[in-house]
Amino acid sequence: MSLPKATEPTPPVPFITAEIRSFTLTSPLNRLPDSDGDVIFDEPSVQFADGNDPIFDEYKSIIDPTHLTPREALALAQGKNPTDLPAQLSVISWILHITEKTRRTNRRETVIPSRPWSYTRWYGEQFNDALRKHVVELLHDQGYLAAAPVVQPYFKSGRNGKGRFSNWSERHVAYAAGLGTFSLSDGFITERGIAQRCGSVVTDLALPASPRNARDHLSNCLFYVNNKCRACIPRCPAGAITENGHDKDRCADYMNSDINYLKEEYGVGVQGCGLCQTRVPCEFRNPAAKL
Ligand code: B12
Ligand code: SF4
Ligand code: SF4
Repeated sequence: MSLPKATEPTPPVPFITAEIRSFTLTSPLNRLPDSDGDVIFDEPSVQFADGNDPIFDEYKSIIDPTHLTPREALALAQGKNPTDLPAQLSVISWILHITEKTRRTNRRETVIPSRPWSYTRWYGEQFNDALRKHVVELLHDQGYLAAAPVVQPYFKSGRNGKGRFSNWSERHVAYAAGLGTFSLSDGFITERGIAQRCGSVVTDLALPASPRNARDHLSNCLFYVNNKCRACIPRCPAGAITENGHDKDRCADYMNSDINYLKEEYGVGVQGCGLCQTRVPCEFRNPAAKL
């Protein structure tokens, strides 16, 4: 499939979006083990952010000064100076929606994640990495610069005074691309819900920035919109969610110690948890959409 160059009149949006969708639906890596070939993720949502959007500079104070702008992320990957890159940069952001079949299995759980949910965490992220590499290769083949920051050697996660963070937050990128907002549980609620994984690629291919319609960074969560929902609080077996938000350390401790034995039982490298993302009003839709 050939992409038009950025200077040509037809915007290449449908090509890149179609390619991400088709790779997701056809890749053998997007298949749940121990199933009849069930997909791990449904058709993805794909949107774009302007690589020069000032929100990426704001993330240096919202997240951490080490959080990379798209320009810094692409320059580091190319071994170039940020000022030597082309003026126009874009960020492609996608949401991989977890299937209803898997969500149903996690809804039934109260202490541990279901096996399909853990497979989604482990094998699904392997697929997400394959998708990142596929998009980068596709763009390289067309002569564009491209990098997926989270698979670069410079990607790091760490801690600061506000808690855990990374130097490329996929959800903050998705927010910049207008794909959803954060929430009381900390998860990112899209129009198709919170039960998802996300990814992104920075490129010099010119893409039209998607509109960011959210009123603020929490406006898809009912707790912040009308104070009517707290459903994720009792869903968390670690007591990590309260009206004050999400305690990342409690959450990580629960996953890394209390239920860590599941790695062996399920045969995965990371088992996750995600009970707060199922059997809640934001599981598969934006509950604030009609308010
Ligand atoms: C470190 C990490 C963790 C840590 C800390 C999570 C955290 N909130 O930071 C721990 C171990 C606790 C964790 C747990 C889980 N994780 Co995790 N994790 C990550 C990782 C590697 C980095 C996250 C990061 O950079 N955070 C940055 C900090 C700053 O984010 P934050 O504190 O939430 O941001 C707040 C502020 O920025 C604030 N804010 C204040 N002012 C403003 C202003 C504006 C304009 C904006 C936009 C924001 C903002 O709003 C935010 C919400 O409160 C990402 C992968 C990636 N590279 O992005 C996956 C990721 C976040 N994890 C993911 C998942 C699925 C999970 C789990 C469900 C585990 C599982 N798979 O079963 C749980 C869910 C926990 C929860 N309740 O959300 C998904 C998110 C999916 C989603 N729906 O949100 C990600 C994106 C992985 C992926 N590739 O999809 N994770
Ligand atoms: S369950 Fe309710 S309060 Fe919790 S994140 Fe979802 S909408 Fe917000
Ligand atoms: S906050 Fe963490 S421990 Fe609690 S339900 Fe969500 S993923 Fe599990």
